[in-house]
Amino acid sequence: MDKAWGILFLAAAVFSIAIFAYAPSQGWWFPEDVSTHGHEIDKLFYVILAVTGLAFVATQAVLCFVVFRYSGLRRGEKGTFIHTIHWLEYLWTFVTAAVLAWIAFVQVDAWANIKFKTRAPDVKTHAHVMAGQFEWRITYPGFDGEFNTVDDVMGLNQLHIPVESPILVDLESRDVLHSFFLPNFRIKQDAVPGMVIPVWFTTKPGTEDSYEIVCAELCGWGHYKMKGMVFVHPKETVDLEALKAEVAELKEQLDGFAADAAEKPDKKKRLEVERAWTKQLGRLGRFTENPGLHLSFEDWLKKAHEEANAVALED
Ligand SMILES: [Cu+2]
Repeated sequence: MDKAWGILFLAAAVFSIAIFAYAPSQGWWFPEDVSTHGHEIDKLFYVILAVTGLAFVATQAVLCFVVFRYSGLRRGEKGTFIHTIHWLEYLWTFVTAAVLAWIAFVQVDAWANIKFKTRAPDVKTHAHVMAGQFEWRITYPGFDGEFNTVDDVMGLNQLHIPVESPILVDLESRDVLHSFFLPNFRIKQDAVPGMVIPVWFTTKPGTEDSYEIVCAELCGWGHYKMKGMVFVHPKETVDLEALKAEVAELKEQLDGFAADAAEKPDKKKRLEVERAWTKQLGRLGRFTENPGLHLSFEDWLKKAHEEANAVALED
């Protein structure tokens, strides 16, 4: 029984490490990074994870050893009282300070790229994002490029952006603190009442999908439901009919290969077609599930504008 605590501590440490090793295979890890700067943030995360991971393993090893070795001392054996070991205290203080200073130094550039106003892209503001309990109100300047004109397009919980273009968003809050969190873009910024905070990012080429917006600041009873979507629009309007025809053609080719397989198996070619087919089918699925995503941003804006005008005329 005396050794049980040592074993328990060891089991907890081994379990913690094992779950880290196991998590990525289950998808319990970062969501797909679709921003051009995200890899820098991820790299920093891994650097810090390596440092803290090593410290964790080392301290747990010492802890387990000490608990295991010195629990239940044999009869007559006595513990020695140690007042202090100066060199050891200096060592862990200075090593920790040096590591923290080094992290502070290496992270500067990644931080500056997404937070220093001097590094903001030289583009017009794409949209105003007004956070409030419990929604994201998003306003686009419309075709005149000016905010607060009749031409503005407003939406709720949907941020539409064009792919590959630098996006500059002005973030505000109309009540309490919120946090504008785009996990796939590695962006997180507090929305502070009374402040207009610029946020910028660029999506990687080939990204055409929708991604989550979440509030990362406990902002009230409805915090959990304060979510939205970023829709990344393709550069050109996607021709859905052509895409459907392409998928059908690939499927036909695949069936052909399957039929021929018995006579002259061409596995490599078949796999190639299968892969292309799956990819196109995925694209088709995304575009049909999200009506509007097959349009370019400009075409979507035009459509939103027309719809808003139609509603206004009805009234
Ligand atoms: Cu919130």
